[in-house]
Amino acid sequence: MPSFEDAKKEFRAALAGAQDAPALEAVRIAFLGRKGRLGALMAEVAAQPEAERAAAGRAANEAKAEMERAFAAARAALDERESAAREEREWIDVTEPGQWPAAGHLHPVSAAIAEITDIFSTVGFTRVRAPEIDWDWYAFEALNMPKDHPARDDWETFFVAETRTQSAQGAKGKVVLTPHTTNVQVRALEKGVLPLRLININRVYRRQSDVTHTPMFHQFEGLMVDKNLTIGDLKGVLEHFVRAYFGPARAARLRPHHFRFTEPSFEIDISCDLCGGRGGSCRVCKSGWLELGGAGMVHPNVLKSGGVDPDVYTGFAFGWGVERTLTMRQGMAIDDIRILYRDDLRFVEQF
Ligand code: FA5
Repeated sequence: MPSFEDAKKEFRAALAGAQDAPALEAVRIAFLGRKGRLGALMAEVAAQPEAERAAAGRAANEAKAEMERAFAAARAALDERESAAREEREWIDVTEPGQWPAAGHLHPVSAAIAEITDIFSTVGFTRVRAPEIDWDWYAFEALNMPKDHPARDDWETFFVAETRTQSAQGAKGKVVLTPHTTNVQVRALEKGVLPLRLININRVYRRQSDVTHTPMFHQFEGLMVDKNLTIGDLKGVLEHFVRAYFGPARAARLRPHHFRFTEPSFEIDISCDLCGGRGGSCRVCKSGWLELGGAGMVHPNVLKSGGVDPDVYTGFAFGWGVERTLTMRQGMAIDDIRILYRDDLRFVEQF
């Protein structure tokens, strides 16, 4: 009688030792395969004496059925273990927030322009844009600075190599990269709609570069023209801006000055945030004050250039540097204005 009991015992032991699918398959082939152990025992059944053959056949079938069940159970247990291990390995938390694509933000100068626009809009100033490249007439001549007037020397102007010296409307001189946003004044007045209250924010250009100057910078130019406007109105608007932008801790002052296109004229200073107004060895201000811009009552000759009767209307105007205004904000501690345009992400990403 073939020893099915031994074969079953060995088979169970081999199954218990098979830890992965290839090992299990090797056990199957060795015992249940075509040339396996069970097959060899089956062959022995046929060789049994007639009287024992039927019993041996039954024992063989039972052994085969039992071994197949044991194998199926071992395979199921292995599948279970492997899928549990895979789940553990490949588990993801679908409730975790995803990865956001890197999002940029406005450059600090653009953000300052938006904020300045907002602050003036609360007192009725509408943003407009005068040309950034303009005729000499709007940048100088109509602003009471005739050709060859020495006041022009204050603006280190870039002229454009433009062969036409005539504008469509007549003789308006050479073409310049505007050195200030004051070109908006006569352009706005000649539209002939009064009263007006506007702010022109634009790029301007000068041949200058040091810790407080860049060759390209931005200015915002406010202009209000109406009947009976006074210096008090100008001061009120400027104080509104200084308080809204710099907060109550900073001091501002109006200092008498001279511009050809305003009379009287002022410069507006703000106490330096870098040195706390002490001045002395401060790299940026030296005096404790930093010049933010100019202002004044619109000169009668400018009103006339724009076709407005100075006996009926008065106006005030102011022109400030956006970068200077931004860098002088509390806590900025910028000791070289040129960093704004150096494209250094380590700087820009701090905002
Ligand atoms: C003017 O440009 C006058 N148009 C301002 C004005 C307008 C006066 C209306 C009266 C009425 P000024 O040259 O001072 O003025 O320049 C104004 C401001 O621009 C300066 O106070 C400063 O804040 C800024 N600024 C001038 N040059 C530079 C520069 N190279 N880089 C950065 N900011 C500058």
